[in-house]
Amino acid sequence: MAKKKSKKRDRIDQVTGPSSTDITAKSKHKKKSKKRKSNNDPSSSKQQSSTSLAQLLKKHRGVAADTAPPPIWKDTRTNNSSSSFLTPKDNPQAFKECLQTSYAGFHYDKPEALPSSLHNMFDSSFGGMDKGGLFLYDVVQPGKKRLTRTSVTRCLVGDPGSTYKYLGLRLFSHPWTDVDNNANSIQHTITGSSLKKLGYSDKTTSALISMGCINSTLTKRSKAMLQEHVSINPVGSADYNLTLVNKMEATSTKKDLKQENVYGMGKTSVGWHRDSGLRDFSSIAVYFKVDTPSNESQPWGVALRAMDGGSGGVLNDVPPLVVPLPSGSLYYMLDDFNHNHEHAVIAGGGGIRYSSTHRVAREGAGTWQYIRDKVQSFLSTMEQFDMEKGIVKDSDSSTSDQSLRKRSEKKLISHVRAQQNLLTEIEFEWIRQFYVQGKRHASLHPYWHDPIKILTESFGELEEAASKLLNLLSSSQETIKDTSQVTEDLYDVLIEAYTERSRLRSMWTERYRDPIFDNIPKDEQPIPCPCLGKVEDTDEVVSKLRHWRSTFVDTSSDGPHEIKKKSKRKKKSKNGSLTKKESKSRSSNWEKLKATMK
Ligand SMILES: O=C(O)CCC(=O)C(=O)O
Ligand SMILES: [Fe+2]
Repeated sequence: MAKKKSKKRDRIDQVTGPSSTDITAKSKHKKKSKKRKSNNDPSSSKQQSSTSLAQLLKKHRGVAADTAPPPIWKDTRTNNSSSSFLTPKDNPQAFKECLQTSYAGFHYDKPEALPSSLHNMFDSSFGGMDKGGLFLYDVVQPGKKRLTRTSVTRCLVGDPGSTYKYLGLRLFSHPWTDVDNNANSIQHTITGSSLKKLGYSDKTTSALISMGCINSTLTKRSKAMLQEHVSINPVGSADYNLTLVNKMEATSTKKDLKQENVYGMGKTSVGWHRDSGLRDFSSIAVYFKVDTPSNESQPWGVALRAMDGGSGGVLNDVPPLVVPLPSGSLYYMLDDFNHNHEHAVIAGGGGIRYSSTHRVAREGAGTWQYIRDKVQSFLSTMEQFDMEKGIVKDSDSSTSDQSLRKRSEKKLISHVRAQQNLLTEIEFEWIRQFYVQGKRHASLHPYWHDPIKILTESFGELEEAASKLLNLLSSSQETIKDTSQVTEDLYDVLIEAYTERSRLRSMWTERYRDPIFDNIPKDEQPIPCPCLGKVEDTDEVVSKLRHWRSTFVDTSSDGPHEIKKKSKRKKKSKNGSLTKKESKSRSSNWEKLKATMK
């Protein structure tokens, strides 16, 4: 595994130099001119377009998981200070060198470098969100077991329909542009009127729309930073599609902050982490301000430490840093910085700190538009199937043409598999994720009322279709055989899907019961999902399905080779309640056991 990684890394280094982050504008110019000189290269006469160069670099860099770790800054100081981390106050020269060597990709704009209009917009946006009560604690599940409540309150703002999942919790965004009747973004005329129509107050609306405008400015600034410090043709995106806005309290007001005890940096508002769920090589821009900054001795700080990429651990040879930045600063984590480093927020002695963390979330499966279109496209295929009869409508279930029959059976199986996967995705990735965040969260997210309602209705439709099929499977096996296209594989698809839902439901039952919810306000406690009250008990369904499967296998069709096959089937029928996968793994376990006994 490690070998593979370093091999790939070598390959990447040949193209991009010793560190993938170090493709500076200068070195790229060199590469380009070298290429142009080569007469043997058929493309040498053509100037490569910037997009194709970016694509080429992207291809060679692969994914962020394969990038090289940051270069090690060697601490050559003789009188090493006792502290295990560096700050500019303790040792300005060492701090600067280390920052530039092992923390390339971290840059910042001091408040005076930013236009006052930007400060003002942030100010009123943070204020408006706070007034609107948008900041909530998140109850997350870091180790997939016990839940914890974040020490900061947050809200997500972004492209309409975007979500951001971290530590097992899906955050639903407030839109930062107007939306049309399909809940899509309207980019050209942004007045906020559609948000007010949804139910957002005037003040909250203007806070959200302001954040959308701010975001465009931050994208522009980040792109300039990328060009200056990373590459004239950056591979990664800075087209931020959402921001997670944090509100945090100082050590003087928030007593339960966790101590940073690896390096003794003090109390943290946000512990060591990398931002997850982001597009490879995408940048992050963070603006923050401290309200009523006091003269407390301890200022707020951003802590950084170097990591060996994806699953690699901390690079212990590189000293971590605490970067004290004044209120109103904007810092950037460019390109693969987030992948090769962790960051944390060291709480200051006083004030309330707001930060807006602009990111490029992987869009994939996490937007309303994605799940809406997926559901719609599935629902439109439903009329091709008769679930009461278990057949593909335009096919002849009594045909003797084996290949035609097989084709219909396969079509039915893949339809049922898609139906079951969709039921699971809607229930666990959307509906439960919304309702677990409570009543207050629901009332604060008017954009999501329609989407959640539509998903709930679609869930009901899919459940109804599934239960028609279950009804058929519970009827006499002769009826199934004679009139349907039901096969052993279809039972297996259903057994696997209901088993998985059963496992996930027990996890969610536990999650709802976690004692953490006992001590939080009633309107932040999970609310039962309205659509799940009447759904069937999945455990019961699985045991029925196994029983029906077994009978189905026992009474297999009376084909011409029936008699010959019968004795074989008799043996098989003992395991008729197991899916093919389970039988296979059982027999391979048995073979393994026999082999070890030998
Ligand atoms: O507030 C900050 O400076 C950073 C917050 C952060 O790391 C996060 O929200 O992921
Ligand atoms: Fe972060």
